[in-house]
Amino acid sequence: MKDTKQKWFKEAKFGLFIHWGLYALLAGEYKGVKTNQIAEWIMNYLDIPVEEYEKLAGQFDPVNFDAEAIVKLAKDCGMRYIVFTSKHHEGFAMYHSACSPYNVVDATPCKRDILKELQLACEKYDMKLGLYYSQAQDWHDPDGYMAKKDNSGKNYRAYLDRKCMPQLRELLTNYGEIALIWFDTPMGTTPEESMEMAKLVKELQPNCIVSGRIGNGLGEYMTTGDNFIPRLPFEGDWEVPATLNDTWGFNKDDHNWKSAEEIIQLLVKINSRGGNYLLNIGPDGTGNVPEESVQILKKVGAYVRANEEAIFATKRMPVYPYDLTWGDLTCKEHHLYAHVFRKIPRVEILNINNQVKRAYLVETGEELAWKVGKSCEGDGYIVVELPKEYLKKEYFCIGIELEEEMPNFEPIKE
Ligand code: H79
Repeated sequence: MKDTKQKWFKEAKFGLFIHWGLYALLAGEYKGVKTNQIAEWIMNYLDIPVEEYEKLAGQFDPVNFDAEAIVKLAKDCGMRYIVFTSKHHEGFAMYHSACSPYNVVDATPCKRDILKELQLACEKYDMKLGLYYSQAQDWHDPDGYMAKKDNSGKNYRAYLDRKCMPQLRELLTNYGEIALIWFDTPMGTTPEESMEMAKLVKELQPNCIVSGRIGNGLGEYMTTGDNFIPRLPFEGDWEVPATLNDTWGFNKDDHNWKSAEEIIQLLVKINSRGGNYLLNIGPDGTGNVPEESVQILKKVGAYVRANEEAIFATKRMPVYPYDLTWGDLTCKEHHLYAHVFRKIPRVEILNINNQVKRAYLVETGEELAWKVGKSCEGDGYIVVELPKEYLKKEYFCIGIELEEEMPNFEPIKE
């Protein structure tokens, strides 16, 4: 079972992923050819030569990038942490790196240390900042791995010594407190090499969490596959990285946005099973966050903020065969929360044998009528009656206070 030993991560439940790099300038299209794949993979997918791709740096001048506005957006959405791509597979550092001139200060006309801007904004708004770092794939360094291509003849060790390790050291030394390092696609990284990276992180910042994709079974929490939600409650610390449309990096032609309702339902489903939801935005080449993303997040945020007690610091549900048609359940020690997404006159929950103290509407605190009983099969159940006007509401959350603790709970420890 994975354990980050970090209370903030266990309680966070909702975070913002930011994918931003040179690929944002291409926005899913290179020389008239569009990619129908995730847009940050365009260099790989369309076989853009390094000498061509690196010219993008000369055009990087994101006049619309506003770190504070993004951090505020996350905060208003009830998100508790941000993970920013300090270097994606393309190999371009979005911070001022002394070990590679291929970075956002030295190689661009804007000369802005984007990570520093984000760090300061996060500090101002008391937001945890984590960093995505593509440790194995580096399509710019001749010795970095490149998925789907021939990697024979590469000296991975030379790349690790020249770029990966020194850059990790910079990131963990020059940008304040880093909440976590989000590794990705370990490829040919050996167990010893993964260990070496994890050790470096912990040496420099003992509280910095090492994410699941460092490889070789290491890492302090489980990262699911991209956009993948485990079928059942899952023990330990884990997180689902997910997109709002079908790309991480900005793609001007991807309009397949999920609705706010879908996102809220996914958040609650993930929380119900014990995980954190790391939801992505991909700013465009000017630094602007797509308006659709902003609108969705604001609507999601309204629900999350109004129902904070039913989301933050909740725990995975005990593994009962829940198959709810109307929504999902989250819980804490003495509380069960029913997130209702269908228009129903009453909420019935089976398999709850705890003594109920009261039921209420989380948003307003309004008390609701309830009764408990036993089914023919002998399972306890509770029925909460909903006021008629709630048949008109798109979604809302009911709190049920219990005499006894929900089963199988460990207190969250520091
Ligand atoms: O950062 C995001 C992705 O870029 C990264 N992980 C998330 C968080 C990621 N790395 N690898 N993958 C995802 C797997 C990607 C495989 C594919 Fe493809 C890339 C499938 C489609 C595009 C390579 C290019 C295989 C087919 C085309």
